[in-house]
Amino acid sequence: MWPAKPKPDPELLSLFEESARNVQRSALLLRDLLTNYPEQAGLAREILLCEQEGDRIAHDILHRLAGNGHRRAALDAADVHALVGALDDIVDFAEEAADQLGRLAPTRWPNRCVLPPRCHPDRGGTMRRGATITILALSAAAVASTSAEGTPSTRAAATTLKLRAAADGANRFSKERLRAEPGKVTIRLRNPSTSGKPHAVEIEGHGVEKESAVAGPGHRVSVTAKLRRGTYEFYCPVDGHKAAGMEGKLVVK
Ligand SMILES: [Cu+2]
Repeated sequence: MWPAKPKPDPELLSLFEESARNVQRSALLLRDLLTNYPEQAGLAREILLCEQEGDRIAHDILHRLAGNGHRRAALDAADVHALVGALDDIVDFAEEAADQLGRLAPTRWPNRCVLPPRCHPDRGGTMRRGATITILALSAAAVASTSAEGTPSTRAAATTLKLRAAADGANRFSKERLRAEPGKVTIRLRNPSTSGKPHAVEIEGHGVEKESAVAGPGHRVSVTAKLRRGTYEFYCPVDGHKAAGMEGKLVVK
């Protein structure tokens, strides 16, 4: 007789629901921002809060997943990581679009944003349906991974960590400490448009030395390295930035 299939962790599923609501909220805010630009330019701030909330939820999901390592998982860890990354990307890109909009305005942006008629909310709510379809597609992906057999993943763990350079132009990262599992580790750095200077990110330690390309204001770059257990250093390799405090520790365990 086959052993009973383990049930998905209800806490984990409710965190995914929270994440989906956050994705939907950021998509609707972006729609409103674009429809009512520049009158409602302040919505960009709310989208930024969604992005931070998304980070918090992603962290909680991965923490929950790691904490349940001793139990036979109903969800494949690699699938959970992929889904968390995909949900996170949607909110990230919404935030980046809002940030870029602020960067282009007011000199290069028309007084009023003109959306194609089929996208305009007054014409049948295509955008709302689009956001709903996105959520449905993501939920379907979650259900698909739920129904997968609970066999341990043979795929190596891959962790994506997010960093942001200071928006006020200071030589500072948003985090001074990062944690990851051994395996492929990617650090994604976003340089806000308001930083006014280039930044990059480098990982160093235990024979590893890898750096990203340089990101100008309003751009993002990433660096990936295969890391084993240990403590590494991450810093901005742009001249003088590390010395000014743009550095931190990356603990792999
Ligand atoms: Cu820098």
